[in-house]
Amino acid sequence: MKKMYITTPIYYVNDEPHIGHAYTTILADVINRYYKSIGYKTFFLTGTDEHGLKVQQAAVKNNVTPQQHVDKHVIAFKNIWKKLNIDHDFFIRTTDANHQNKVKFALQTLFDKGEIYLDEYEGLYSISEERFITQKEADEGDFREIKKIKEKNYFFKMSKYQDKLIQHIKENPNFIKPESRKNEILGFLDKPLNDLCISRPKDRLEWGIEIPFDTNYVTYVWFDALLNYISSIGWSENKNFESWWPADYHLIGKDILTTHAVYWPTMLMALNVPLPKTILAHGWWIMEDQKMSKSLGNVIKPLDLAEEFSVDSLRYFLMRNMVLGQDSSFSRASFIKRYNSDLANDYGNVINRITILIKKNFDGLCPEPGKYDKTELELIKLCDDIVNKVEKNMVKLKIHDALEAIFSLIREINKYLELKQPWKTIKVDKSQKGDAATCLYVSVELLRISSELLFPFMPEKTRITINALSQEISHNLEFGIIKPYCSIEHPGALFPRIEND
Ligand code: ME8
Repeated sequence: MKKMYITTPIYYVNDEPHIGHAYTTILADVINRYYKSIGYKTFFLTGTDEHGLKVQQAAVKNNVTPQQHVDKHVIAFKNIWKKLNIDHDFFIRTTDANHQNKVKFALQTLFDKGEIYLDEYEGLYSISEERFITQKEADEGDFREIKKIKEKNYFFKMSKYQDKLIQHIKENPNFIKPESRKNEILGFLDKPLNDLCISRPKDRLEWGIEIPFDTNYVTYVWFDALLNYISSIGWSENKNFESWWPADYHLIGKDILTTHAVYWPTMLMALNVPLPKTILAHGWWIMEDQKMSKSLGNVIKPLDLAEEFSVDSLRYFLMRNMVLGQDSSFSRASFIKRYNSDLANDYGNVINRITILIKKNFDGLCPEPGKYDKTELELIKLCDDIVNKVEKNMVKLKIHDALEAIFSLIREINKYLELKQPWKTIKVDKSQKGDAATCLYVSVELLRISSELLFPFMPEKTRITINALSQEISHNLEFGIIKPYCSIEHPGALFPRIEND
């Protein structure tokens, strides 16, 4: 059986989850559900990044221990993923004992191999990003809370892997996606790569994983956090690891590309672990021309929208309105526009029309079709073509194109109903196998297939729709599955129009 291992970043536990976090996690969920639906064995990992100075400072401020602080904050992430129907297989916390042991094991292994050394370093340190930065990065203004720091620290010999990494990126066109991000990293690697400072003295930061060979230090948060991708699936101890690793997709936002496309692969090279297949960096959700982020105070809380307009409509909007790789701007108006045009007018309308007509005219039982005419045969063929198109787009992660293709099918059903006007022909001929019966059977089947295709995106509403047709989610995309005379119910208004907002 083919496998799919997909990961999201592990989010800083301190922050309140916002639309940006929800986007990456929903994207991973959609891809994971899609691959499951086509028969893959899948593993979907998400979690929280729980060490570092910001957690330590917040704990002090709130008069609790850092552990108490993270135990409280992790609940917000766990709850939100549950509410948004995120079907992850494991939730990793970097404070888990297993993870901490694996980080120590990695450090000790690298130290024993001579890949880590002690040195004195003076440089600019960004407290907000928790890493040393170059003067150029400081000048560019993307980093906050910058301090000059001079101290003894442990360094990982990252520079020695520079050529090997460049070669790997060039030989594996899918390693960093999209192309623009790959070029960005190759540009970064044009300049000499520094070694990576992987420790923090305890007198400056206590809340971290202790360095196994020097108890005066804790591990740098990024070195700790990146290892989650292998610590979660049994690295260094059991065979399970090989069944999942290498990861198929590390989904990330473009803000954390360097850590994933430079630090992480060089760490893996030094540990003799194969590299992930694809690091996919998506763009940002922007609010009024600025990245949505807690520090800018312009975040949209996903649950507010989900509670107001349904979880599925939020999932749909996020997947439909962002072209993977590009930035996308978020506004309440764009959400409502998309909702009304696609969900209320197209999908919701087709569900209502078909189920109400069958309820009224065929006693709520699926009509039996007669012979298909040219229009119907062409429509069934078109449905097949669209199913293939959706598959091609999903596999290439052209998510918004896949959705566009599914909605072209839904619009075809509406057009077909307009053409055949079963609400008129039914007045003349209500018989089984008659024109209206045939039209409604074809429409019901196309509605079922569209809903199956939409299932990874909107698992709740599509299940309700498919159940209303007396079916279970089957991932069967062939035409002609529903048996005539099964019960067809009207599922109620699943996507009521948003008026006068
Ligand atoms: O960086 N638009 O965690 P984090 C789109 N702990 N996506 C966004 C976004 C926005 N405006 N804002 C955040 C960290 N994201 C580290 C990761 S992984 C080993 C350690 C998403 O809480 C996007 O996926 O700052 C981004 O990369 C991630 O949240 C950053 O989450």
